[in-house]
Amino acid sequence: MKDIGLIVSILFTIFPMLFVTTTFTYIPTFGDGLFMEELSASMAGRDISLLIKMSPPVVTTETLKGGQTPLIQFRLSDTATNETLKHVTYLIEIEKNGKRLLLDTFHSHSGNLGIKMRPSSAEHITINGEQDPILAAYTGDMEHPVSATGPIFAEGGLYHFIVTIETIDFDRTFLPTDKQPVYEGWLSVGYTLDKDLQINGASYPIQTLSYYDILKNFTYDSPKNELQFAMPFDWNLDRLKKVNVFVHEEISIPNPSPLAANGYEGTVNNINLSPNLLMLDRTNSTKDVVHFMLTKPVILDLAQKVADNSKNNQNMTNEMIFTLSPSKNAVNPGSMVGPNSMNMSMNMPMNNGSGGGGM
Ligand SMILES: [Cu+2]
Repeated sequence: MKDIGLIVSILFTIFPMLFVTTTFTYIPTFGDGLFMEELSASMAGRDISLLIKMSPPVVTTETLKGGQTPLIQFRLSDTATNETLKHVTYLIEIEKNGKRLLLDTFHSHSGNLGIKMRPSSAEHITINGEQDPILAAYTGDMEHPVSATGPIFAEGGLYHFIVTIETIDFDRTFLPTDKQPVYEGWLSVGYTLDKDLQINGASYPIQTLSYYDILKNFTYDSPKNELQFAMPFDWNLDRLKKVNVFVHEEISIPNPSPLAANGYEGTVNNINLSPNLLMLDRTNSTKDVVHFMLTKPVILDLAQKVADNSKNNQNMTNEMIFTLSPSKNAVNPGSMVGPNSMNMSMNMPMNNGSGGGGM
């Protein structure tokens, strides 16, 4: 995948806004995340951060099918000094769509815990790692990670991590249960979907990658020369205000093809998107990769309009419905970048609205 570098640069441009901060230990932090989250909690006046980070950053249903085994890093640090805290015992719960996939205790003497995800068709998850008999915890670090084999990271979507810290600084000194910091974070595995479109008797392969949920109803509207696709999405404004939401859809359009153009325009639920919300990657001369990059303020704005538009109808839609079409006038960020140039500077709206990061 040639465009991994671009995605990485985009994600690194964006990730500061994904940092979530809670000032009180026992209020969980919510988010619809990406490949890393830095979460913060306070314990007895000490601010402590938890980093949850996935390597490599681009994990998709396709790369996983190819045998990829993502490594998840957990690192606890003193927020003020960035010093890694040692002898940390992590109680880690991972769930997807409300279903628990894993609940186990892990320990890292160095403080840096690594868990290698080995997705398989096995019915249950098997953890492999050295057991600490007293802590009843699997011990590991980044060099010698614990491994989790089974139905984990086996499909695309959002994985929810709930991490409780049981020991800090000393192996055998458990924090009182009501003083144990609890962190919640999210990592996402992208869904790939490939379609062959028939346009004027010729076949054009379209590759898509969705970092939020699975895409469906993928069609080509010939009179409009427009791609249409949809994704399950809960538009409830109250919910969206509470989460750290980010929707990233990636569509590869063969160039040349009737859809290829110097610029692109798109809509979400019939609402026009500003051209700067569609990033264009031209680093591959045989295809244009269009990225829908919808940050929280954009999604809140769309959700308000969707709510207003659906007032006349009984039912609020539970889908995000996209269109994408070539445009004569639209100037998208990145569109001036020619083949083989990997440097893009992007100005993303960093204001994350209420309760989010970018602070
Ligand atoms: Cu230890």
